[in-house]
Parts: sequence; structure tokens; C-alpha cells
Amino acid sequence: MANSKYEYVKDFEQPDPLLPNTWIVVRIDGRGFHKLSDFYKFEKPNDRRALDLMNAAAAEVMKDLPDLCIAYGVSDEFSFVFHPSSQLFERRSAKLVTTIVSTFTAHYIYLWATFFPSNPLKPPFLPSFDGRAVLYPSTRILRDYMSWRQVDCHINNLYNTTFWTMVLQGKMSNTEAEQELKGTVSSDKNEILFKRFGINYNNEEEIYKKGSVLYRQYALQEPKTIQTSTEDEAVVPEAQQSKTQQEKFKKLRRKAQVVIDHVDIIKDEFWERRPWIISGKP
Ligand code: DGT
Ligand code: MG
Ligand code: MG
Ligand code: MG
Ligand code: MG
Repeated sequence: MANSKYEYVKDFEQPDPLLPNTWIVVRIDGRGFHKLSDFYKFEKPNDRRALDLMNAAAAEVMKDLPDLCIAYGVSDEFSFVFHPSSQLFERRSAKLVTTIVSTFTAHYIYLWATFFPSNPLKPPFLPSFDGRAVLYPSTRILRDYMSWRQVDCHINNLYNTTFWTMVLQGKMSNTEAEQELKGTVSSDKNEILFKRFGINYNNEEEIYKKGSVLYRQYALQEPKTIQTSTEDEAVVPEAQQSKTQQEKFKKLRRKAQVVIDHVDIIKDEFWERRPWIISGKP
């Protein structure tokens, strides 16, 4: 087709490729979920249906995008991790972020009625999500990022569990509970829960304490203990892998089962037992 005199406008588009051979984390977060969770009467502090819905939507995103190697979710947020070898959309930032956000949102809305059969979605409280891409230049830093999110989950959950127990079971006002919790450390909150309400925080559900981690499990793969290196020379850029190898890996990833787990991802054990997450080699 002949160029039109309008073609020059294409030059205004800015390229936005992300650095090669670097971990890409796309973190999405629910917009205005404080109000949304009130409107649909989410249970406090944790609504199991809401978390299961987040996880179900995230699993669909993982299935749709085989270049994702792991995802971690808590509250109204999810972090999706692309392997450093990924060449998806030539690593263009806006394409990666908008694809994740819209695919996730589409599934979240599609699946809503399954998890909330008696609370139909109603404008203006329609779920939407924002998203951003952050690069992590080493496996160590990627793991520290994941640990940061899981520690955040624990701190918030311990606070919220204590606060809502004081309010709902202890019949305190929100302000009274907030005042009493000001300046307390973890052990104080554990003690309030145990001494006053007979609740052992350790017995709370893992999904609330640890958040949710999604990854691929391969049919023939027994969890095995292999020392994985957190050094980065192990990561071969996809461009340097052979075409057939790339295709083979992609096919295996696509066929793999996506599992939803509620386990510690801070310690080495999780990663050592599932070396394919970091290596990218199923
Ligand atoms: P944002 O992200 O700046 O648009 O604002 P929000 O309101 O989404 O705030 P954010 O993301 O910092 O906090 C998440 C909110 O979602 C928080 O107010 C509690 C609410 N939320 C998330 N999961 C649950 C749940 O399981 N139960 C209840 N009751 N609330 C939840
Ligand atoms: Mg936010
Ligand atoms: Mg939010
Ligand atoms: Mg949030
Ligand atoms: Mg198009």
C-alpha cells in the first residue's frame, strides 16, 4: 500500500523495550477495592471467595501466557513474573502490562458470578486494575522482591486479624482497637489473639498468612532437591537458545498444570524443590 501523507504521525510513537535478560515483574492492583469490598460486603478481614476469584483469574493469565514462570497474590494485588529469557512482544513494556491487566480483568469479571452468585456486579462498582512493570537484574533481587510481598502479606494479615477480632468478637469500636494496636509488635498481637480470644495465629488458614503462589507443575516432575544457583550465568537468553528448544519449552509450559499453593517462598526450600521456575527449563 502506498504511503499516505499522514504516515509521518507514526514517528511520534515511542519505543519502550525493557532491558534484555532481566526479570520482569508486572504487578497489578485493584482500583478502589476499599470501597468495592464494602459495597459487595466482602468478609473481614479476609473473604475467601474474593481471594479464590483473584487466584482463578491469575491462573487463567498464567495459562494464557506461557512465558510467565511464577505469580504471587495477596489482597487485591498480583505480581506476574516473566522469565529473563522471555521475548514476548519484543519485551515492550506497555504491551506486556496492558495485556496482563486486561486479560486478568476480563477473567475476574467473567468468573465473578461463580464466586459471588448472590452479589451481581453493578456499576459504578465494576472491578478494574492498574499495573506497572518493574525490572529486577538478578535472581537474588527477584527473590527479595517476592519475599517483600510475602512479608507484607504476613504483617498486614496479623494486624487485620487482630483488629477485626477485637472489633467483631471483642465488641470494641474501630477507634478503640486502632488505638490499642498503635505501636504494638507481632508478639503483642499474637498475645492479644491468644489470651483474650483463645486464637492461636499459627492455626489461621495458610492462604491468609502466606498469600498465594502460582507456578507450573510438570506431569513427570517429582519435586526434587537440586541446588539452584542464584547466580545468573545459568540464565541463557532465549535468543541464544535454539529455535527448536525454545518451541519445545514453550509447548511444555503451555501443557503444564498451573498449581495454586500457599507456602513459604522466602526460604530456599521452595525454589530448590522447583528449579524449573528459575531456570526456565521445564
Ligand atoms: P487503590 O489501590 O489505591 O486504588 O486503593 P484500594 O482501595 O484498592 O487500596 P489498597 O489496594 O491499598 O488496599 C486493598 C483494599 O482492598 C483494602 O482496603 C482491603 C480491601 N480488601 C482486599 N481483600 C479483601 C478481603 O478479602 N476482605 C475485605 N473485607 N477487604 C479486602
Ligand atoms: Mg494501589
Ligand atoms: Mg488496590
Ligand atoms: Mg492493594
Ligand atoms: Mg491490533
